[in-house]
Amino acid sequence: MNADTHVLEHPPEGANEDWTIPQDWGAYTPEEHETWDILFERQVKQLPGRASQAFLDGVDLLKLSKPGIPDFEELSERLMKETGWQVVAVPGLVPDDVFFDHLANRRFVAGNFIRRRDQLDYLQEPDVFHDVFGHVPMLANPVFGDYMEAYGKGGLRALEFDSLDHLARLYWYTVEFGLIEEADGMRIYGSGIVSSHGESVFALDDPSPNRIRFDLKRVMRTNYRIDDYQQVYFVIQSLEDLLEQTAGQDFAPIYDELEDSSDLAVDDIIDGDEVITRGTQAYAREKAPASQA
Ligand code: HBI
Ligand code: FE
Repeated sequence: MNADTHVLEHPPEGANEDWTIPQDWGAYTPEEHETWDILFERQVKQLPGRASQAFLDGVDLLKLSKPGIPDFEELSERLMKETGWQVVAVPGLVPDDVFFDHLANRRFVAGNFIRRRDQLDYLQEPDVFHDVFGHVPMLANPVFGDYMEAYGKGGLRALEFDSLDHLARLYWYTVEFGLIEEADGMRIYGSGIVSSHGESVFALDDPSPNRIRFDLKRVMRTNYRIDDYQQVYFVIQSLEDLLEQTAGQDFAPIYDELEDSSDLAVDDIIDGDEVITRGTQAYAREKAPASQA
């Protein structure tokens, strides 16, 4: 979902019109299944007390602890019973209109390949671990499931308004890198965080990033970086509140208004921000860690 990652214009050879392909579960090697198990173990140990209850519930409901890369058919059957969502395989990034159309119809597209062993902590394109472990548990939550469908429908409309950049930021700062306030404290629910060994600690514990209360227009004005840990996280009060602030709104006047407002840098703080923790911004690193991983 990186805006500047190369996306093909037409489905590759062997793919369907809607870009889906067979997962071909039988073709995974023992080593590939083992890669999943290594990544899964490592995250599952780290996430209690860090990941949102909705995410942890989803991991249980979908029985993701079963060893090996999940079979999408089996996974879809369980998911369908919970929220009517399905998981379909795609070869990699798909064009925006195709992506939105799948979401609008409650189909989540997942890469079917898995990262190599030397890429456990970093890779650019979303693989099956990011897509399935990172995204799918939240789709077992009815409120989040509704949010994702609404996002897909909003995406199809944004293409008409030519306002995709603004909408993509909403996806980035919620679905990919969102934080949520829960009764016991701040938790992560964004897929880019929960599937990243480093960022699942950094996002909550590191003193450098700003953590700011989620506000739709504010988020839509904020640039993002795809090559490093985030320097700002937006915190929702509940999934219900997120759904209400987005699906319950007509975006057309918001897009109009945003045309006249400047974009914000990742480390800006502006009037009206409810700052939850102000970052030290002292953080710097030589090599980009995972944003997708
Ligand atoms: N394709 N496979 C895949 N996965 C994504 O997350 C994705 C995509 N294509 C486009 C896209 N995301 C973006 O347009 C969204 O981030 C807005
Ligand atoms: Fe993702």
